[in-house]
Amino acid sequence: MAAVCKLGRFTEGVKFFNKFYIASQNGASRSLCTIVQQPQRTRSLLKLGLIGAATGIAVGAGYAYYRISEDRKNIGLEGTQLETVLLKYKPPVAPSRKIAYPVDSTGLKLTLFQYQTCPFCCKVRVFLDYYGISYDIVEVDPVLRKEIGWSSYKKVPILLTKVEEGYQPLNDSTMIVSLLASHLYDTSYKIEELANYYPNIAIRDEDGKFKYEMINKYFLMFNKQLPKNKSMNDIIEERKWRKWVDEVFVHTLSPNVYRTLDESYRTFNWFSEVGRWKEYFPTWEQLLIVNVGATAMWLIGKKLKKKHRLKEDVRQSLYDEANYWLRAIKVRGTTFMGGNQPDLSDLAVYGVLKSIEGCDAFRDLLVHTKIDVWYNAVKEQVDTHSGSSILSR
Ligand SMILES: N[C@@H](CCC(=O)N[C@@H](CS)C(=O)NCC(=O)O)C(=O)O
Repeated sequence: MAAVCKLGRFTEGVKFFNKFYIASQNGASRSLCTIVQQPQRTRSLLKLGLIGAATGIAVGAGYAYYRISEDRKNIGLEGTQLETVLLKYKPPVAPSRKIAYPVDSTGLKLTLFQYQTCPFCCKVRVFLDYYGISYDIVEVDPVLRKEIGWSSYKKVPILLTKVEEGYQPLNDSTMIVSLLASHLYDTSYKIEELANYYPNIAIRDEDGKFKYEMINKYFLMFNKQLPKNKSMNDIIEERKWRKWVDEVFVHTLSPNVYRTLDESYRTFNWFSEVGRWKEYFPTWEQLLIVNVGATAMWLIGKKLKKKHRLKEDVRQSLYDEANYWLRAIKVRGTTFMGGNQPDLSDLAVYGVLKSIEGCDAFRDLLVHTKIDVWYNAVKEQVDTHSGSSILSR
């Protein structure tokens, strides 16, 4: 705000300078005109040019000032922790639908703010479905995002959990999964207590960009005792693959599903269908999301392809990464990366892939790789909530 006010004052100054300069120029040019008769059109062009240049300088200087003051502010924040927020009351947003599982014995009261086809949201839903945990869903409008207006964190998924003192929002899919898995492993750890074990620290990334990061989000809180059926090596491998999903695999998806403008429209029409946008949003809003979304994501997809160094034929990068994952499971000689049951890395890979199930890219992936055997095996485990039997043991 302060930077904008200063920019305002700066442009006022420029306006004053312009008036003064133009007035004096007018006088000067009048006397000059008697000699050379400067044409009116050239003078207007000159005036326009000067105004343009002055405005450019003003905006440039204002932006530079804004960047410098933001940088100064952020330097002071680096290494500090973002305070965890506990809401006293539930935000007044009605759930779009409720997912209720009779096998659920956890007693958790959860509301997931999501986009139905966001890979990170799918990852969280797959985790909840596998363990048969009931939850409410709030479908968020991806363009206007008014349903998460109550949150300072502006991404999805956000999982709102009912706790003793109110409502604890949990941000970031990986942190949500790690925190819930830690709670399910030892339910004496309360959700709000665990939230403090995942601090959000201000850092500057490799590109110099200031952001908040949960450095330990791949870690589960075992309280000094490892689960009986897991070795330390299993835990390290699970972490490694979950990280690969977030840092590599997921980045192959967008450039593939928004590869051409046509494909992007087909993708958004499928999103609209499974996200039930017709049901949840007025027609104008639904049309806005599809048209703005399809065009914007087609353009962004091209940038992401470059940023994540995908191959010219982006499908090939998707197949390569899927094969990399399948080869690692083959080396283990088991159905899943987690052995004869899916672990958190199986659920994460399956979750992000589920987000593109109705897209051309997914159909091509099934044809060009052998991922279907593993994919269908995880699907069966998730759809039958087979994780719930582990919880009740
Ligand atoms: N690291 C986050 C990433 C979440 C994320 O990037 N979500 C996207 C949707 S797929 C988002 O909300 N982007 C902001 C937007 O839509 O404006 C997570 O794992 O949850």
